[in-house]
Amino acid sequence: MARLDVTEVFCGISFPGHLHTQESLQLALKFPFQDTDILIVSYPKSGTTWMQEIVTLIFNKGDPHLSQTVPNWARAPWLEQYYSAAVLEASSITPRVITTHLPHQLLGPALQGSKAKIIYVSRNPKDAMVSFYHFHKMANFLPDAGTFPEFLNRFLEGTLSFGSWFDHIKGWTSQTATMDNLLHITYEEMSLDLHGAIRRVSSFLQCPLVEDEVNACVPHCSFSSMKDNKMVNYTLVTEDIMDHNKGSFMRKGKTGDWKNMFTEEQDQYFESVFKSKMQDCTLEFVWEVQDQEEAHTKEEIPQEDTEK
Ligand code: PPS
Repeated sequence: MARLDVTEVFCGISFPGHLHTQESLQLALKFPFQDTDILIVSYPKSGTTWMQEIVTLIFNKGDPHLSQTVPNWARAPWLEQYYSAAVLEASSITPRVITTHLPHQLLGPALQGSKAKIIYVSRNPKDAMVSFYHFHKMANFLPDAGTFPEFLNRFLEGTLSFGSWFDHIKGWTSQTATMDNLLHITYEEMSLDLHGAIRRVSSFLQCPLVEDEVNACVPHCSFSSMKDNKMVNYTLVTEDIMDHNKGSFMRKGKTGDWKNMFTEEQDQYFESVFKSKMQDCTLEFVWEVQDQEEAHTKEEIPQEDTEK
């Protein structure tokens, strides 16, 4: 399966044809979820791989053996990618951990009535967009990134691969009020307090950890450790698919990197589009993370129970 130049348009959204087919996308929408499944959901570049690692470590009580011997796509396959059914069948890992970038508008019906636990990871869209832009340069299965201003426009229009960030976040987070099996956590929260984020996720997954086990998880899901872990840094992927001479998957791992790319004018434009597209969204975004060199972004850190 190479299809590096193929784009599949499915329900009006572009998907890279390298790993997605019309059939694999159709199958995802009809996926028979089990109540024991764990589904990691994100818009690309929002902390997906990080959450895959956190979940793996939680279920292994901080023991890194699995995360250092099995690639993330085999531990937590992407539902919509063509190989996922075979991987899930062959896997003996329980519970099943599944990943998806699909918007709620598409996957919602398959989850109706399911008790599968859903972890929605979001990130400051400016940082996700900058990360995606750099990723387009190394990932040969994605279309040409174009110039940064062109890419920014396509992000704001929602015409990049995987569709609109705005539709994605609104679609999934609007479910939090009615679905107690959905946890919304942010990249910024994980950056600010990784220990606390692990606790929150483990509690949601009903896989409580003692303090020593949380402490054991932390170093293995730090950026520096994951950057060197072949099972998550995508260096196992051949150069024709991801060209590591052109960049790293584990690029910077910071909040607020958008400030190195955006002009003031671009920021103002982004803010105006954000305001208009998010006017029907009641989420309080707190994206400034104080304890990093540059103040960044953080999102709603819920005050309420840590179970949800
Ligand atoms: S993908 O392609 O959608 O699966 O990408 P995704 O994993 O969602 O996002 C990749 C970005 O997440 C950063 N990352 C981390 N940051 C901090 N700490 C840890 N442990 C970590 N793991 C992954 C990764 O570096 C990408 O962000 P950028 O800004 O490009 O560095």
